[in-house]
This record gives sequence, C-alpha cells and structure tokens, in this order.
Amino acid sequence: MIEPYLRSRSTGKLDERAPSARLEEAVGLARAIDLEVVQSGIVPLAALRPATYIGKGKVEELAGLVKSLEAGIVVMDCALTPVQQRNLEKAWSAKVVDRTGLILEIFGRRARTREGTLQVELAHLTYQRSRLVRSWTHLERQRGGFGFMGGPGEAQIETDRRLISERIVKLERELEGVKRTRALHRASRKRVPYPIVALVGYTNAGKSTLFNRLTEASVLSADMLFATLDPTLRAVDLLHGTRMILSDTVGFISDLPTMLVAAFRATLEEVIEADLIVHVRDVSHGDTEAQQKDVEKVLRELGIAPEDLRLIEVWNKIDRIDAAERERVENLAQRQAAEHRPALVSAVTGEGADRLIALIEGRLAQARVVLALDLDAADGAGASWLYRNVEVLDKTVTDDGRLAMTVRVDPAKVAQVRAKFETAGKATPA
Ligand SMILES: Nc1nc2c(ncn2[C@@H]2O[C@H](COP(=O)(O)OP(=O)(O)O)[C@@H](O)[C@H]2O)c(=O)[nH]1
Ligand SMILES: [Mg+2]
Repeated sequence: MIEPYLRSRSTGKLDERAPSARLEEAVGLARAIDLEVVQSGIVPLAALRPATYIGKGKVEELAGLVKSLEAGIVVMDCALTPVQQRNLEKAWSAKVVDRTGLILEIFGRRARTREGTLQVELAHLTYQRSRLVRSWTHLERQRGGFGFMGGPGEAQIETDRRLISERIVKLERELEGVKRTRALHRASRKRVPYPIVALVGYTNAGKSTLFNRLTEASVLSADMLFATLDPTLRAVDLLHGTRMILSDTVGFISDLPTMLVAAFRATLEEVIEADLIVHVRDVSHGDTEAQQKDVEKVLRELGIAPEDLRLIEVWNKIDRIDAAERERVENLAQRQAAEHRPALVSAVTGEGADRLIALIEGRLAQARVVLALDLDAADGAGASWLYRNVEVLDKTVTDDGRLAMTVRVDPAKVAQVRAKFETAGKATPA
C-alpha cells in the first residue's frame, strides 16, 4: 500500500489532509475487501513522473520490497494513468491497483441491488474505456469482486473499445429500466419479516467493528439463507424478543473519484428501505464534523433528513479520546433533544453497546404497528403469508377454533395486512 505524497503541489482543501490519515483510510479500504496489507508507507514526491508516477529510484527500491514480501498486489493511493499502471506492474511483477480501482472493487463486492450492480459495472467499464489496457476485469463479469486476483493475463490485454462501448450503451438502457421499476423492485424485495437496521458512516468509522459487536452474542441465523450468502447482513435477536436484520453498508470515502459517485449512491439504495439507520461516527477523528456533514448531505439526497426519526447517531471510539475531550463530547450529546441524542460507544471495548441495543429496540418497537387478527385454523396459506411478511408475536387457538394472532407490522405493510385479513385491528403495543 503506497501513499504518494506530492510535497510541491499547491493544495486544494482535500489534499491538505495529512498523508498519514489518507494512508490509514486507504489501508482500511483494502481491508474491507479482505486484502491482507503486509506493508504500507508514504512516498514523498518532488514531482510527478509521467512514466511511473513515482521516481525511478523509488520504483527500484519498492521492487525489492515487493519481491521480498511476496506481495501480489500493490495499491497506489492515487489516480494512475494506464501507462503508469502497466509500467509499474512490469517493474514489480505484481498487480497494481490505483485508488479508483480499489474503490470499484469494494463497490462491486458490496452492491446488493440490481441498480447498484449496474451502476458499479457502468463505472467499471467507463474506467476501463478510459484506459488503453484491459487491466483486471473481464467484460462478461456481472459484478466486480476480486477482479484483480488471478484476473486476465497479458494475453487479454488487447482492448476492445467497441465491445466496452456497446456494453455501456446496453447497461445504460438497462439502468433506465431498473430505475423506472425501482418502486416495484423495492416492494418485492421487502419480504423479510424483520426490521432492517442499516449501519452507515464514513469508512473506518467502525461500522464493521460495531456490526460484529452487536451480532457476536447472536448465535442464530444459521437457518437464514442470506446470512451465509452475504456476510454483511445478519439476524440479531434483541433483548426483548425483537429480531432485526443488521446491515453493514459501504462506507463513505473522502475525496471520492467523480466517476464513482453514482455507483456509490446506488450501493446506498438499500438504506432508503431500512427501518432504522444507524449513523456511525468516529468522534476521535479530526474531521468528524466534516464527515458528518458529508453523510447527512448524501442521506438527504436519498430522502432521509437529519430530523428523520429513523436515524440514530452513534458516536464511536470514545475509548480513544482523553478525559477533557470526553467531557466535551458528553456535554454536547446531552444538549441534543432526547429523540436525536447520540449513543456514545466504543465498538472495540464494548462500552455503551447495551445502551445502543436498548435504544435500537425501543425505536423499532415505536416504528412498528402491532395488529391483532384472526384467521381460519385451516388457512395454511394465510398463516404462512403472515410468517413471511410480518412478525408474529403471539398465536393462540380460540374457542371457536380460529387462530388468533398478534403481529407486528411495518407501517408500510399495514394496509396490505388489513386488506388480506379483514379482522385485523390495532392491538395494544406488545
Ligand atoms: N479505538 C477504537 N478503535 C475502533 C473502534 N471502532 C473501530 N475501531 C477501529 O477502527 C478501524 C476501522 O474500523 P472498521 O470497523 O473496519 O470501520 P468501517 O470502515 O466503518 O467498517 C479498525 O482498525 C477498528 O479496529 C473503537 O470504538 N475504538
Ligand atoms: Mg467496514
């Protein structure tokens, strides 16, 4: 992992971020796709070299390092031209991936919706078309995902711009269709009978650590198909019997290459449908406020305002701040209105996790409507529909042989349940 740092450049705001912070973020991104980072470092540059980006001496020095570490991939946290990429790959006998390539890989792996997948592929192809060589992606691949591991060799480096362009046109058309029927898709996807809680926030804020912390105590989910298919979704049983699906989303990335913005938005599509959105913030980070604004801006574009009661803010990494800062942060939290008060936690030590779980559980209970209904005991189809679509809290057989149920329903589904089961009426909250 290499963080090139151009000392001489008169900088714009984003370039002013310390190279060490940029490097830390880049390492986190690599880990997000399970790359094992064996070595990372900052390479200060006096000037950019058109052929190799970094200087000749440095290229040679790193060649030795790459060899001795037996590194298969070198990530350069910058934008490389195709020529630079190819030259470096030759010099190091290793795959070279630049920042855009790395981020594309992450998005490719994490896109869950059809729109997300299409947007990512579109960005992938646009990226490739701008290059002279087909670097590490097969055209025919539907999703990105470890394209550079054992990807096409030199033999496939022949570029076919026509093929790429055709594919792009096709994708754009398909994307239009998907957008048009988006609402439809959404309705059919929302079949999970449990509330979905999505973790959002900047990369490195601690989403995955918190995800693991919140799910570690949970032993269930072996029976849940998606749990094995998708490691970023997991079912969790909360204290009082509420079951939720926790979803770890793609993190925000500072200085996101423009060509990836649409793809990033699309990977966040699923958040729109979440019952709760947990915004994880790293309060120990120097840029925490700027990061918060970035996240809020994008959420707003997805139709989620900061006042939205589906939002919970988590102020993470409180173990990393000193006593004075901690007091300041606690006071700041106390001053927020109760319904927007952030939960202070440390995903690493576990501090505050219980309170966060209670908060999530409370909010979920508020958000869902509890209905009482009854159906014919012989109505197997009706019962199974209920089990698939709502949360069955209680079930008894009445004296006249009917099945009485208390169910918790997503507000969006209440009308549907009422239409299907005419006896459905509001019950006192369970
Ligand atoms: N000290 C401390 N480190 C944390 C905490 N939460 C996460 N981290 C670290 O921050 C880094 C990024 O965490 P990760 O969960 O991968 O962030 P994500 O990109 O948001 O998923 C990792 O090195 C974590 O160990 C925390 O509460 N305290
Ligand atoms: Mg993560």
